[in-house]
Amino acid sequence: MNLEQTLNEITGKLYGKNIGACTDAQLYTGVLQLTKEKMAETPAITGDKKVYYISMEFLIGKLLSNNLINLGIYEELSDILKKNGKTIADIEEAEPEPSLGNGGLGRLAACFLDSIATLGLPGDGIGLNYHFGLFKQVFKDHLQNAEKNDWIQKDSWLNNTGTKFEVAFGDRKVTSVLYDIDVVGYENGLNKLHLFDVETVDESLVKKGITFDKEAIEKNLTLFLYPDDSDEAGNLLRIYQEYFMVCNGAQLILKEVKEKGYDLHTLPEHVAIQINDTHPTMVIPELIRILTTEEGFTMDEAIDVVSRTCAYTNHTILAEALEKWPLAYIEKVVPQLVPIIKELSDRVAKKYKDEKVQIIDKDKRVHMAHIDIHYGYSVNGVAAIHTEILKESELNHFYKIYPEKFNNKTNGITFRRWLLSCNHELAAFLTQTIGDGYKKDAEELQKLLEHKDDQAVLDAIYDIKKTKKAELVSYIKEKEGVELNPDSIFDIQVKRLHEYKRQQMNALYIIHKYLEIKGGRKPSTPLTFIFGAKAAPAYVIAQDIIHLLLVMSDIINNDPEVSPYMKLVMVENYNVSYAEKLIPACDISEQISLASKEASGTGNMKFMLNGAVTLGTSDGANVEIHELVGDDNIYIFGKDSDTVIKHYEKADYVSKDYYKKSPVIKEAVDFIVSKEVLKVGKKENLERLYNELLNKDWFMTLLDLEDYIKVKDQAFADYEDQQKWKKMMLVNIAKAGFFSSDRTIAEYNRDIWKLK
Ligand code: 26Q
Repeated sequence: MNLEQTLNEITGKLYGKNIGACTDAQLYTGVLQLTKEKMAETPAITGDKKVYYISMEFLIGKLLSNNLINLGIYEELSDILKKNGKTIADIEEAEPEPSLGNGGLGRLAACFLDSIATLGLPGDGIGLNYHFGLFKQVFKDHLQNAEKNDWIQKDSWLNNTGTKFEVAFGDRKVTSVLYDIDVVGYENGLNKLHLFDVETVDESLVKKGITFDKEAIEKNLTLFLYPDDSDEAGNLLRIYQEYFMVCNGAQLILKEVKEKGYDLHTLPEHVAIQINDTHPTMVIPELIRILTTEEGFTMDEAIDVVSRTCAYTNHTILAEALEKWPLAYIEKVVPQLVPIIKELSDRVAKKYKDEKVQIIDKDKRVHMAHIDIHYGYSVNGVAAIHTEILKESELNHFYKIYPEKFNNKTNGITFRRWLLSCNHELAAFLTQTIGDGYKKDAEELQKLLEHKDDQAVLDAIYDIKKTKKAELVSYIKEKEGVELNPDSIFDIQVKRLHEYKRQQMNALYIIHKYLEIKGGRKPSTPLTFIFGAKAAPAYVIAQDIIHLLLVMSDIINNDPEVSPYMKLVMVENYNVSYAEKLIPACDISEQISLASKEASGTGNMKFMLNGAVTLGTSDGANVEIHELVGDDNIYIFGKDSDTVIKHYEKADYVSKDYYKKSPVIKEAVDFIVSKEVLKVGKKENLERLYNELLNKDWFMTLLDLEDYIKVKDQAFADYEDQQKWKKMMLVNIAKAGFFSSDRTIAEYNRDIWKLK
């Protein structure tokens, strides 16, 4: 039977209809079933050593297109649907997006699963099945509201495996259920994403918005993913979630090893566990606990085996984001781990006197990262500059003890999703121009450089950008009700809202531009500023920044004097699916974090790959993008990380000094609390933000604002020179190959996992 007959049979059985007669939603369900059947026929990837990527977040996004591409049936199915008057794009709209991650860290985990399978390496993900995931963002009265994201439908990618484990907490026992999602490699075999859930979880616990009864752990444990919230992190439920994940994960890993007939004493020869930030750190004491209490290991043996199995990735240097749990919390949630953690801490204390490297500190708080570093065999940062900062400052005390453990693994992105799937036009054009070798070996994108002076190629790249901009314009019209000008410059900042990422600096630029236009200075090409960002509900200043952006968009877009020259839109509920529409349409990619604060960033790579030019600071992977494309193909501004770190050390940054010195800065900052803005927005929010910028400004917005304005204006001016711009686009695409997550994963395997 061919694919079309199979699909007709499926829709016939499900709905008594053939393909053409189905609604988009019905057809989605039919194609889902078809795809799952194809995946079931795909052989599992096997080998005598396997990696487990354990993470609280897997931001996988919609899976249909990606799975079809990786199975090699996207084109065929696309033709079949077209023949029946349908399109994949339409039926894809019916697929709900699982929101099992906050942002970069979760999305990285998803890209890694794709690359692990694509490279044919045996490797599974271990995480949690959050019923409502990260909250859904809804704007009302220029403010963010949080609602539940009800993403799990009757038919989905989740497969109930029937596997169950017992998990004991200090005050109760729960039974888990394991759901698997198949991960198919690009023209390769099958791995799994294992998502644990609680048997007794009760969705009806959720009342208004995202509020629910916090007491009934057995009913609420997997309802929500915690928002990335550095201030509010000290919550017991988060520890319940973390232990639930690692207890299940440890049982699953040991079960699989035993089933393969391996002696647990040889664990490091058959298993590598990659710990995604400190969130799964308890897997270390948990494995030691199981091996010593149930498998007859001595403490020395268990510590030795586990330490040679576990490796840790650090994703942040923000001190407030490093997990430090009060020992009393752990005592309440998982008392059985306390003796193990104390033992691990005592061994460190005996050997090293330095207070900075202790596991349990004077205040009886457990430093999770310290467990990972002492009792893991590898510590890696996620971009070159980030790893250097870890070695030279943040984790310097550990680097001195264990220099051999430290290594860098610059992040990457899967080109299947971030090029082949989200930008068919560009992918097809690249194939036509340089062949399709780049799909398997991303470095082949450099072949494009040979066409640097080929007018037809330059024009084609520019035209594809225009097509993607036009598509975005109609999507935004439909979703946000805002009319954008497809011939304007698209300047986009999409990422979680955080002061260190400095959306507020971009907002100040926009105010500055608005005032310029009001004063009669009009840009030669109209400007479109697009934001997308969720803010942790408890992060007050982040809410205020969203408020400012929404108020400013109201003012700008409704001002007939200004709106022909500039528009501002903040899209609602920015997520992976929205990113897939925004990124291909971008001209200027905003990567403006305070230098030293963004560990890597991965959006920067996605934009570059799709022909956007970066406007950024010397931070995270921007530094490596800069090295690859050279000074002429990127806009770098702002103080470097050494300067910033010195300001923190000396505590000598005073934002008011910058405000007083510069009339341009003063004018923009003052506008936040001007009559005009207060007429539309809320006094409390706007004044709080104004005061924060003037009196605190912990992430040094005003330090870089003037340089930002200057360099951004230069970028807009350069856009006028179409020829120059087209060449910059080409060089960015051609040099993006380094940022394929296939390269990243090959390095993890070469240096850390060592799978065959
Ligand atoms: C911790 C404790 C309690 C509740 C929540 C959390 C929490 C959750 C999520 C802390 C941090 C996160 C997410 C961090 C994150 O996304 N980091 C990003 O990781 C990317 C992949 O390496 C990098 O590219 C980004 O630079 C980094 O910010």
